[in-house]
Amino acid sequence: HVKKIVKATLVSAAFVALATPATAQTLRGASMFDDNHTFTKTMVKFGDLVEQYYKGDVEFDLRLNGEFGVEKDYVTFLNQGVAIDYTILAPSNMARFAPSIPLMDMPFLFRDLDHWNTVLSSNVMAPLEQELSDKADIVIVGYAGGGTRNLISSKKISNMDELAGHKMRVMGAPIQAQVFNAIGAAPSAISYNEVYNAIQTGVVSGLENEAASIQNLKFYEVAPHITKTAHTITVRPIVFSGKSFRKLPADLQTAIMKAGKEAGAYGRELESREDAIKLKQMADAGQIKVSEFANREKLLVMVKPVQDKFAASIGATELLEAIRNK
Ligand code: MAV
Repeated sequence: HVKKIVKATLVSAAFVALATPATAQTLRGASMFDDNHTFTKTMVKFGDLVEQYYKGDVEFDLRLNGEFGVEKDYVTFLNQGVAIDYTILAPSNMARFAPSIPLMDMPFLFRDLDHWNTVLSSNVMAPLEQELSDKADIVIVGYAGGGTRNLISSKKISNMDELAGHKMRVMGAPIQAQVFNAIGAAPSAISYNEVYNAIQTGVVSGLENEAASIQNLKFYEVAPHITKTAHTITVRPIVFSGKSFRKLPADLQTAIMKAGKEAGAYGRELESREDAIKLKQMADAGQIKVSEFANREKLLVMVKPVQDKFAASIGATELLEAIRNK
């Protein structure tokens, strides 16, 4: 008798599944931040634009506040085609899958915002996009970013002497550690969600980051000193899992590519414009103390051979020259 009931339940469940009209395609994204951060705003914009450009049904399920972990988790998910379909990633957090990609966010790559803008609106990064697609199965659909990264530390750093031996967290790409080594600091790769605690417990004395993220994650609570090394202007691709992307209808793929470009441009404008405003908000609120760095030009000289060596090691000497000459 019990068996019969189970069978009947299964049959009716199958019947319900068949009778239910096809539900909308759901695409899941992840952000490490709350809804005030530019990355989150950029991904919301991306979803809105896709909905606008695509005639069919599509829904976006964007998970915030690191619910799905941090970028080093996201990159694995995208590569495997599990858990999420899209996000925004620092190129240096994709190094494990595509060793050349961290060239995009190598410190001291861009002279200034104009240079950064010119490079990102050209297609000079195309070979790196190709490598990411081939090796990691991750598709770049647009470029966000535009924050300027500075040092943020528990004690004041304003010159080469104070920088010497400074223990700091860097992203997990070898080129990041090499650059900060070259300027005399003592870098170590620590997962982003462990950095706050690592500073609090004295494992490191700081990190390097941009205003939007410092403000959103309150790193200033443990590291209130900002040193304006302005070493990186961020390049933050909006990325899609190749495995998810290939399953989508062609017209949805087209809508995603168009929306990705536009959402990226929106994010770049927003983050680059808000960068100085956010630094000032934190300074005015007494959360940070800002110092200039006495020898910034010297840093450039120390870093150039490291950049050249990295580019040579990945066969990208010409590409690096092309970026520098833009
Ligand atoms: C900032 O939050 C962002 O640039 C993000 O993309 C990076 O992953 C993060 O810093 C980091 O330093 O890991």
